[in-house]
Amino acid sequence: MSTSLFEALVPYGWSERVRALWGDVGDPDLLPARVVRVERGAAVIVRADGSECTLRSEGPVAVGDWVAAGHDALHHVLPRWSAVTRADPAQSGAQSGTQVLASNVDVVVITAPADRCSASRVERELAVAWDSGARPLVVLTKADLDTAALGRLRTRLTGVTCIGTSAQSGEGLGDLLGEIGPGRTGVLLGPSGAGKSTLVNALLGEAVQATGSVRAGDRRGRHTTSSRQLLCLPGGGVLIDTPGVRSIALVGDVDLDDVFPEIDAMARECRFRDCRHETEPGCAVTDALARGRLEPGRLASFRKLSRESHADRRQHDPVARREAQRLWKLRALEARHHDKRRTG
Ligand SMILES: Nc1nc2c(ncn2[C@@H]2O[C@H](COP(=O)(O)OP(=O)(O)OP(=O)(O)O)[C@@H](O)[C@H]2O)c(=O)[nH]1
Ligand SMILES: [Mg+2]
Ligand SMILES: [Zn+2]
Repeated sequence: MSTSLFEALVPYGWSERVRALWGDVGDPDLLPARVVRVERGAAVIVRADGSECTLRSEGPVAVGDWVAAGHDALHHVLPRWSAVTRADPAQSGAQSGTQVLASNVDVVVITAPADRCSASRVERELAVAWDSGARPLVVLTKADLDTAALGRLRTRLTGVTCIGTSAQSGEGLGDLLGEIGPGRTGVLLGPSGAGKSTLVNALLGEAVQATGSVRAGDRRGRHTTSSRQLLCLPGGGVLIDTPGVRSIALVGDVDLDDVFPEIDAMARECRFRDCRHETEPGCAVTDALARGRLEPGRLASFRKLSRESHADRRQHDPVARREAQRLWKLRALEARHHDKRRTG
């Protein structure tokens, strides 16, 4: 089937990549659709003819998923090329699970309001973003409220693009739109009150998403947005608005090298290869700290996230991990046999 048959899905991110994934479905009774919202176990999808409908789903689905839809059910979720995940706050301890916040995104837009910017929160969200398989972009919102905040953030963060935006003055909106070009999907992360929905409305040029004022005392938001929602941008890109969450707990063993590239580079000079940069002798990282070449807050953030990541690896029990590896090997073997039968 050609892409043109699914013209209505193009504004929702239908691309060569999705077409290729769809090619593997091969069931003439099913049509492609994208999940634009998830509400209490039901998925709101946009179908190949551009119409929206709500379908119950057997398995877990996330906003951004490409699915094969029948008349009244979702049949399968196409393989995800990226997934923004966090430890599921509804489950904890031994039952800990993973919640997919959004899937098939190309850019994770980490928002932080200029008047209440927490660099350590941004670093945590950067860890989640790099882990998702998508590329992160840091957006300092409400740049009109503090003109020096962007400079401070850029000094602290290494290896990631930071742009300043203001829905009020229009600053940076064009740059942001440019990052989410045709066929690309972005997802907004950040605390409640960061101005995510205001940003969406400014990019859309109309008030589609509800917005709410921040509290007078601490300028925190009031959790105005309540569900994750996928929207089509005028330039052909796609943006997912999300409710601000208090904190995002890391899932599993997250690689922090891309979040802290300068610490990763320094660590190569440490005496011990497995240096944890705590109290070890010959540590290049604590040495850089002592010489004022590394901000204490930056190292504190690195330590906190690496401890959390390692603790989570232990918690996600090794038995389950081994079982997953066994299944994977089995499947690889089966595939090889299958190929042999075909070629032999
Ligand atoms: N000065 C200024 N205020 C802004 C800007 N963008 C948003 N705001 C204000 O910030 C407040 C919160 O905006 P929202 O867009 O509702 O924030 P949100 O991130 O969507 O919050 P949740 O939906 O609760 O996660 C509103 O009062 C907005 O008017 C901006 O660029 N400049
Ligand atoms: Mg909102
Ligand atoms: Zn070290």
